[in-house]
Amino acid sequence: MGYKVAVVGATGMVGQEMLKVLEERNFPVDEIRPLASARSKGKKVLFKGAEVEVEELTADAFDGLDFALFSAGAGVSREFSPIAAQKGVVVIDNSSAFRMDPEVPLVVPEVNPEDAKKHKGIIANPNCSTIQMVVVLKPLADRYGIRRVVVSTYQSVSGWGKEAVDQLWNELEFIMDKCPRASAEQLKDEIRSAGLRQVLAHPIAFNVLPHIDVFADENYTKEEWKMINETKKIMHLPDILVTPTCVRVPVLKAHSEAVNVELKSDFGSIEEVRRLLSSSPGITVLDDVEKTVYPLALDVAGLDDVFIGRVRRDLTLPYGLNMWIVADNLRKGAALNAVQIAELLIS
Ligand code: 3JN
Repeated sequence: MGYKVAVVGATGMVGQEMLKVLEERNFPVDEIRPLASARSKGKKVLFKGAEVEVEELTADAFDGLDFALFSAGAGVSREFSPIAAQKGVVVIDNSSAFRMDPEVPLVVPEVNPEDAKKHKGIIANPNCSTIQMVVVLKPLADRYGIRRVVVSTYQSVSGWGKEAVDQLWNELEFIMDKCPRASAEQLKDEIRSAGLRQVLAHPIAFNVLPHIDVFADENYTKEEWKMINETKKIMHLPDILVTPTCVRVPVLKAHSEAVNVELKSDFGSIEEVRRLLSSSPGITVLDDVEKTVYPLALDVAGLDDVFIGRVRRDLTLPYGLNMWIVADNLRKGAALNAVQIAELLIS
């Protein structure tokens, strides 16, 4: 006995990962229904070794389903999630469309699994940068209390989808072909005058962009506002202070974060904090600086856990911690978290 499951946005990077995670984790699937825009209709996706034809996303496409995992952008979610929910399908939505809706639970299974059961047809999957941070903040908040978090992210291009991954590769291929080993000053002019397709605001090869999503209130980006607001909602801590700077780096997969946490009470030792974190669900501690061991995007890509290292006391605060948090943004940051939510509902 299994479930009928749709993946909306099945040809996108997160949609593909959702199919893979459902398969790998042996989620009880009776029928898989890959849905996408008319443009992708008839394309094939792979599920459990078989080719499955992509169907066009229409209202009727949700008939008879149990679950629909959405990752096709907030606009598609706003239009089709309520239709699916109306038909009795449980929607797990990876976009920002409903995350801050008080009627919609926003769930990270390691943090607030109890919220999932309160759904009225739609459950929201948080932003990738928020997910990997709250998995680590949760045990610290429970044990010591948290007053304030200062976070800088180092986000991979896959967070923005295939087109941003293509932008990075196109720039790198252009450089290797036309101006290998060029100086930074040369690159600046060469890349900008090459006329390559650019979906990010600036060239990303050999560059670092303090700009993710669009700019909003107080000159913070939407990505930064998502981290602030979603953290409060998931952790049920409306007063937790979060101040982020979100940055795009020329990395393919996995987001890294430098996180400074001001606790409300002291911890005994850094060893105690490492023990607490390594015994918490979904976390692997990789922290042995003598051996140059700390989590790296290249090592974490393709893995499920949230990895932390560089755990150390903030010497400028009475009770402060610094740490480095890395997770695969397409897995724990998106597809895996969504499938884990579905698993909570059937358990
Ligand atoms: O760029 C990243 O690393 C994460 C981007 C996430 C994103 C991109 C476009 C639209 C989102 C998101 O998940 O919050 C959205 C959105 O749904 O608003």
